[in-house]
Amino acid sequence: MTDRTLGVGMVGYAFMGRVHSQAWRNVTAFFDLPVAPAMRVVCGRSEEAARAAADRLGWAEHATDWRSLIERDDIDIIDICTPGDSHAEIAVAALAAGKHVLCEKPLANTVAEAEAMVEAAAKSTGRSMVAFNYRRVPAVALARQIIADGRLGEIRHVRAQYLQDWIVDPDFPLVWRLQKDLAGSGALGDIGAHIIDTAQFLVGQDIVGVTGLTETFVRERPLPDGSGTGPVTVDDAAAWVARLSGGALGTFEATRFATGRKNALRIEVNGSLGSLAFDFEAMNELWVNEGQGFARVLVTEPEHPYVGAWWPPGHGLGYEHTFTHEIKDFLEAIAAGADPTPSFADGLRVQRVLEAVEQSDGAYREIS
Ligand code: SOE
Repeated sequence: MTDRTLGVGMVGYAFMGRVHSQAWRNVTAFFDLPVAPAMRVVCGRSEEAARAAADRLGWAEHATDWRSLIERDDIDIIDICTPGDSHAEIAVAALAAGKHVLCEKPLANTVAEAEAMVEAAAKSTGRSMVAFNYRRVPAVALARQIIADGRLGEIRHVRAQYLQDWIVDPDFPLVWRLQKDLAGSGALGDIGAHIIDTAQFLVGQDIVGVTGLTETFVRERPLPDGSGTGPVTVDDAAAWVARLSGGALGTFEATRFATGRKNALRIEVNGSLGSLAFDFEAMNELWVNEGQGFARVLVTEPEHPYVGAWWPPGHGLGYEHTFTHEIKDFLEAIAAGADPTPSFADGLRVQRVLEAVEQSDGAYREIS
């Protein structure tokens, strides 16, 4: 255990707020860390909902103005779990006050906002990290090691999909993720950001050029308050091809209309000596082919990344564990005076790819 405590203030208490809270609550129960988080305040616009979130999720206090968290001397870390339209304002203010910042993905809604966040991070004494949690799936971290060790040889293809289906029903309401001014983009920035970061992380190469398409299948949806309908102003799906800095070719697809697929982040990497394949819907497994056919690796051995902190072989981990791993790495980096990864600069890179895909629609060539 440690005698060093870092006070945490979290902004937002919906899906990401709930899973981050789970990670803040249990990280020191499973990992020996040089610092321990103190869950001081959860902040949200609704006083009643923020109070309920504090009680249910384990926060000592609740607040309705995120600026009050930044003014407190007993808060060292600001954890941003809000829709993308507020990431930049909160992060820039927190970093200017010397706070450490963990910001949910995508880093921002625009490249300009992401650039301002990177500039603020460079000037701040606070450390910063963007929460691309899929890097912290043990099977993904193991896959990266296999590739970095050269066991797949020269990487030729990265094939990444992120398939969901939660808005296939046209009567699903016009929530904030379907509104450009709040979310920045649709499937592209929400789940496409994940496969961009995860693919680059896996192969150690950056995407250096893209051409792609986006589509919105359902353009009008019922308003959440039942008062009528409103326009969907973001993409429902995106598909693009890419060149990577080490010469690999990338194919990417992010959609919320893959009927029957719930949270299928799938990546296959093909190299000159072999391949590997991962599907988050079977997140404890990694399929590896080193020339003798694909073999299933059950990634639950104590020597596998992060796994030793949890259960015996074969018991498996879940979605929430990746956030505990993320926060463990974040706290360890802060304690070591090091920059956590992925950095805001990594997040800006993803933002540039997102923007390039959106702008590349014009490069589409009709086939007569
Ligand atoms: C989209 O619905 C979503 O919640 C993403 O925003 C998360 O980043 C992803 O982990 C699960 O799906």
